[in-house]
Parts: sequence; structure tokens; C-alpha cells
Amino acid sequence: MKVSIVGAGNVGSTTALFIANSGLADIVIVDILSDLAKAKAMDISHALSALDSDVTIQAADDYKEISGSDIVVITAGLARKPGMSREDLLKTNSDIVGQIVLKVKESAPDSIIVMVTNPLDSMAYMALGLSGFDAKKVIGMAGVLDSSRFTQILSENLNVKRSEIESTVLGSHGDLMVPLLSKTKAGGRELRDILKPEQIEDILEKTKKCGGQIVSLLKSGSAYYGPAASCFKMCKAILNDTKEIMCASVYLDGEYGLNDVCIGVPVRLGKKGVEEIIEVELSKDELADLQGAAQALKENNKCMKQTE
Ligand code: LAC
Repeated sequence: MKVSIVGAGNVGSTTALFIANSGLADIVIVDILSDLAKAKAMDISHALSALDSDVTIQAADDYKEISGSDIVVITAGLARKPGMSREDLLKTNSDIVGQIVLKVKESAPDSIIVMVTNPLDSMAYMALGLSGFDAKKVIGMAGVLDSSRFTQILSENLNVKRSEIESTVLGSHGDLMVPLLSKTKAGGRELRDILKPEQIEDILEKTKKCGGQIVSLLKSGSAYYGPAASCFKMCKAILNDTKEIMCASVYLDGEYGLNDVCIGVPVRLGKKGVEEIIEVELSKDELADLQGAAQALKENNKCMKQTE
């Protein structure tokens, strides 16, 4: 199996390390800064040698090298600076990602695109339009990350092991994410049975803000271990054809009453990409929040089209 990663920054190279370390696939790293890609590939190859792994990792100057990829992970683009929202990156990153998608279409037309660049729901939507790929084959990474963050914060607050928490986060990756309280359980119990409404509100707020908090603390760049691990989890489900259910940003065509938008919902991932979009029952408020998030994304997508 082969995974190509576009963008040799922190998210791209850490994703490469996770995938390489698992022995799941051979890896190609592409970056406009070709020395950066070379350095990361070389360094990871030394790590693989220390770990007695036989998968290969190489840097590529030319997109021809990504041909035959099962998955192309796109992480290239600017990260947020302190105080910026993900949406502030819309114009710059749509220019960068647009060029990349056209090259992926040409060199790896049978691949599945996993989009990581922010604002990722809009980048996934654009990638789908520009590539002309089947909608099953363009998948945005965020639901896994947001659910992982929600789980972690619940675990800290409730002193319950992460493995005993079930959480699901839908919607867009940003302030309009929609954590499903009706589907969240800790130690087998519903949140509203163990927490006061204001405590739940505080945890939800922390889940929404922790990506921005990491940006402020780092002072340069944004989170990468969490995003890379989430991306790896998705790639593993696709390459191993596990049909596991996780949340991801995918194109909706009527599901949840929504159309013409890529947004986070539960999906089953396997070798065809999105094998199924799962329509879970939502409370009235959750559905209204999901629709609100979709509306905001459509506005962003419209702005992106106007500036193309
Ligand atoms: C974050 C960025 C990757 O949430 O969107 O950390």
C-alpha cells in the first residue's frame, strides 16, 4: 500500500511517522520546500531503521511520484497564528490546496483524498469539486480529532478512563462543532446524569477552544500530534478496510436534510473510502446546530468560489 502526504510540516511529517511506524504503507512526502521534505523523509527513515521496520519513505519533488497512491493526505497550507480563526485561512489555503488537488487528480486519479488543511470542511468541498472524484473518495479529517479532544477533556474532568468514554462530535471543525450529548457516555452513564448543565457547558467550550489554545501556547504553528494521530486512524481504517465508524467531513446529498456541503457526520470507512454515511437520531437542538453549521459553511464555500 502507498500513502502520499502533501505538506512536510508538523502535521504531515507526524502523520508520516505514525503510518510508517505502523508498517501500514510505503510513504511519499511532497512539499514545495523540497529540502524540508527530504530532511523529514531522511530522519523518519532513520527512525524506521531503529524500529526494524521495512516500509519505505521518500521525498518527492515531482507529483508523478505519488502515482499509484491508495491515499493522498493533504496537509499543505498555512496554520493559524494566535488570534486567527480557521476561516481566516480560507483565501490563502484555497489557493494552495486548489493547485495541489489538480496535481493529485492528474497523478493519482484513483486515490482517496484525506483533507487536513484548514478550514478543512471548505477545503474538502473544494477538493471534491476540483478533482471530480467520487464523493466517497474525498474525506476531511476533524471529527476524530474533535471527538478525541472531547473524550480527553471529559476524562480529565470526570476521572474516568478515556477507554470508558464514548463521544461523537459532528458539524464543522471550529466553533460550530456539534458534540452529541445524547450519544456521549462516561463509564456507561449519560453525561446529564453525572454533570450539572453548567459543567457540561464548560467542557463543551473547552473542546471547541482547545485547538486555539494550543496555537496561543505554541506561538508559532498549531496542534499536530492530535491531528496526525486522527489522520492515521482514518488511513488505517481505509487501508485495512475495517469499516469502522468515525466522524469525518464528507459530502452530504440529502442526509440529515443537508445538501451540497462537506460537514462532519459519522461515516463507515473502508477501502472504498466512505462506505456509508450513518444517520444517527439527533435531538431537535442538535439538528438545528448541525444545520446552522452547514449554513455557515455554505457561506464560506460561496466566498471561496467568488475569489477563485
Ligand atoms: C486544530 C487545528 C488542526 O484544531 O485545526 O488544532
